[in-house]
Amino acid sequence: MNSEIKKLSIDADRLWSDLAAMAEIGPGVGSGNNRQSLTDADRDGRLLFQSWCEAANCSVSVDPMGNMFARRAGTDPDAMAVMVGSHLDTQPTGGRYDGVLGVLAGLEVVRTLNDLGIKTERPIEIVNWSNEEGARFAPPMLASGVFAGVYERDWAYARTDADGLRFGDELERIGFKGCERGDDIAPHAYLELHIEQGPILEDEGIDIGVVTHGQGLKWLRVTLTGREAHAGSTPMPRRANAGLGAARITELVEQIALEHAPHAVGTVGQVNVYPNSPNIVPGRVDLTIDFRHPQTDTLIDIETRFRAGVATMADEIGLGFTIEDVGGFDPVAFDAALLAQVRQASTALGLSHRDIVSGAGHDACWVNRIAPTAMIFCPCIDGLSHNENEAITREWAAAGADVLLHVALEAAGIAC
Ligand code: HGY
Ligand code: MN
Ligand code: MN
Repeated sequence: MNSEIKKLSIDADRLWSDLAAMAEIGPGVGSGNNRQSLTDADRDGRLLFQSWCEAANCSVSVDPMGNMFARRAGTDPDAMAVMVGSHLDTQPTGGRYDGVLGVLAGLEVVRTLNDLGIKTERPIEIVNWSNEEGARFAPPMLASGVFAGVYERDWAYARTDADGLRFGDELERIGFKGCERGDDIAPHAYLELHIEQGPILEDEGIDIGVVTHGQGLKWLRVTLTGREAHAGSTPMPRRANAGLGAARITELVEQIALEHAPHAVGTVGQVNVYPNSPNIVPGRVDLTIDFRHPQTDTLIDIETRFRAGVATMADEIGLGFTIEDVGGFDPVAFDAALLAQVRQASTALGLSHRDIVSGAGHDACWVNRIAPTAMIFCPCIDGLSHNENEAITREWAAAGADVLLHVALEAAGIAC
């Protein structure tokens, strides 16, 4: 890469103000966002993103899952694109950088190339993946999963939220149910900049995370059925208390994760108690279970241990139970050649970097199945994410976007 190109960098102020402008849409209760998948707020965020891309001379297309692709033409019309992207949907109490940084940094890469009049051989496509979070419609990374051939589209369309609304209907309602992108949709390469969502980079004072792997994830949904009964007149030995079962399961998840320390994590994130009345013994409880680990065999062992533990507990308390496999994926290894370019670009830009495994799941984990894929992390303050106080510095955002710019340029080839 010649010395002129080496000095290329994005416009940090423009990126930072874009992040602030996008955060205005779907504000949370605190300083974060509630721009959940396929809500009106998600629609408004998509429309703002689309207007910015069109102003940057990109042509925007939408596929049948609502994934958005903003294409900057290359000099070779037949070349497969280099994709740079992430997601604009947020958790219900999410931060303003999770996913959003990767999408808007992709836009900043395109704007910078426009400003400098640099043409690339391959097209560059900025991507906003629908429904990465999976908070409203499970599982997470649903639409990138359909794109990568992991899920059938009709199965994805049938996913429902807590109010029974279908993904396919909500996609149509917000006007983002698009059309096929043609046969060969796999990109030449896919790059995703994302906040680390953990404490390692900040603790070690490192600028860039070179994400070598994404850990494996397993989502289960457990339904416990007992018997509703009067809280006052039902003797303890005569109860089939689904609420007690939920407490035991929460303890079991914690215990299993700790048994597989230091890498395993286990979370009961959602507990819905029925009928949820102060003086009725709960007759039913639905719980979501989220297990993660970098090794597939350990993840299988964790799930086996959990299923056995639920059966034993249910027998002891006298509960019925079902365990639904909601989704997940095996640990992924990202593309070695692209990762080498991430390290090289970081070094050339004078940025410290270290290899790191992603604790969170990302759309890149699915796209990695159909194209060479790499992720770039920037630090986040206190490693906090999926929390309205999620925060990064302008410098971290700019450094990550500069690395994204250089790796994308290398992959797309400079035409002139
Ligand atoms: O759950 C995840 O890891 C991602 O943030 N959706
Ligand atoms: Mn994310
Ligand atoms: Mn997230």
